[in-house]
Parts: sequence; structure tokens; C-alpha cells
Amino acid sequence: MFEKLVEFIANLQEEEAIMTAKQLLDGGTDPITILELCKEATDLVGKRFERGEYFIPDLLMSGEILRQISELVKSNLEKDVETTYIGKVVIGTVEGDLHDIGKNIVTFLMEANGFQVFDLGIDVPPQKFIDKIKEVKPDIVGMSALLTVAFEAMKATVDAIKEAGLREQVKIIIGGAPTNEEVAKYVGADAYAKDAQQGVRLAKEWI
Ligand code: B1M
Repeated sequence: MFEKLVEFIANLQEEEAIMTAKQLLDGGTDPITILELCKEATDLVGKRFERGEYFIPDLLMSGEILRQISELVKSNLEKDVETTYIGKVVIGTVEGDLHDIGKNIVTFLMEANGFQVFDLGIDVPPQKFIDKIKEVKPDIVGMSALLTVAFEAMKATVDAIKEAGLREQVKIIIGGAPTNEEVAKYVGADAYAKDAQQGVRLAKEWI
């Protein structure tokens, strides 16, 4: 069943993929395992796109399938939502980048673990991060990027936070498929998370 799910997503078989994800969740599979399988499948989609076998509409279709599976996983995780907040997080996909599936997963996993999350959405300019930091005084700022060209926007955002005199007040975490420890260092973030679960673990350590 696990292999089937990866195959259906990678082959863009929407109905089959959603049905399999539902069956797995109903059968008691850990929602986090479903997310890991989604990641495996999107790597295949990305490779097919790079090889010229898939085109933009195919990326869009894979995005739509992932969005629907994320919703299913989310409704499963929401059963555990806590009522009191343990910390505040401002999160967004940085300027120039429109990918939001991973960022949305991080958002709902943070919420499910007791954080109050202010999601600024996609293509977020540095000033929008700054305005929100001033308004809600978060403990953590999260930036997501899937495009390597967006590393500059991450750096510009951290620099702008520094210039606004807010850097000492927040911990900054970055994530997204092409990011790593080196990128975190380059942009001036405190940490990098390879997946949503690690992001939540780090955020909890900081609180
Ligand atoms: Co795009 N795209 N895309 N795309 N897309 C990639 C990223 C790409 C790697 C595909 C490829 O060529 N192999 C490539 C980037 C190459 C590069 O920069 N080096 C690419 C490209 C080139 C593009 C366009 C430029 C294509 C074009 O127009 N010519 C264009 C750019 C648009 C823009 O942003 N300005 C584009 C557009 C799109 C769609 C809109 C069609 C669609 C996005 C839909 C959407 O997000 N609503 C799309 C998709 C679906 C993909 C792939 C196939 C899948 C991305 C995804 O959702 N993954 C992707 C291929 C790939 O990633 N291998 C690709 C699933 C998601 C769960 O993983 O986001 O990594 P991820 O999140 C994980 C972790 O990384 C982590 O947690 C998540 C869950 O564990 N995480 C964090 C993420 N953010 C975090 C933040 C944290 C902590 C952890 O703390 C704050």
C-alpha cells in the first residue's frame, strides 16, 4: 500500500492516490508516515520534471494531489489539537516563491503541537514579516523556500529583521526541500529543519 501511494502520486493518478491515502489513514497508518510517502513521491515528480517528462501542468496536478492529502492528514491530526498555546510562530514562504504545500504542513503540525501560528502565505516580502513580528511578538519566525533563487530572499528577510532591531527577540528557522544547514548559516537563521516534525521539535526546544 505504501509503494502504491508513492506510485499513484508520482503518476498523477489523483483519485487512486486520494483513495489510497484515505484507506491508509482509516487503517491506522501514522499521518506522519503519509507525509513522508508524499515527500518520496514529490521527489519522483521533481526528477521527471527535470528530465523533461513532466511539464508545469503536471507540477500543478501533483500540487493539487498533495494539497488534498495534506487536508486529509490535517483532519486526522486535528484530533490532538491542544487548547492552550505554548508559543507564537510567524511563518511564510519568502518573496518570489509560490510553493506552499510544505509550509502548510509545518503550519498545521505546529498548531497541532500547541503553537499559535500566524501564516503570512506565499511570496512574502521582508517588510510583511517585520510588520507581523512587531504586531504579535512571536517567539519564532519560520521561512520556507523551494526555489534555490529564493535563498537570497531568505537572507534579505533576516537582514531586514536585524535592521529593524528585532533579531534578538526571535529565533529563526528555515526549511524547504533545497535548504540545509549551510543555507541556514548563509541566510543568518538559527536553524534548518529537514521536515515538519524536526521543525516542531526544534521549536519546542526553544520554548
Ligand atoms: Co515547483 N519546483 N516550480 N511547483 N515544484 C520544484 C521545487 C523543483 C525542485 C522541481 C524540479 O525542477 N525538480 C524546482 C525548483 C528548482 C530549483 O530551484 N533548484 C521547481 C521549479 C523550477 C518551479 C517553477 C520555476 C517552474 C516554472 O514555472 N518553470 C515554478 C516557480 C513558481 C514560484 O515559486 N515562483 C514552480 C511552480 C510549481 C507549482 C505552482 C506548479 C507547484 C507548487 C504548488 C504549491 O505549492 N501550492 C510546484 C510543485 C508541486 C513542485 C514540486 C514537484 C513539489 C513541491 C512540494 O510541494 N513538495 C517540487 C519538486 C520537489 O520538491 N522535489 C518543485 C512536497 C512538500 C511536502 O515538501 O515543500 O520540501 P517540501 O516541505 C517539506 C520539508 O522541506 C519541510 O517540511 C515539509 C514537510 O515535511 N519544510 C519546512 C518546508 N518548509 C519548511 C519550513 C520550516 C521547516 C520545515 O520551518 C519554517
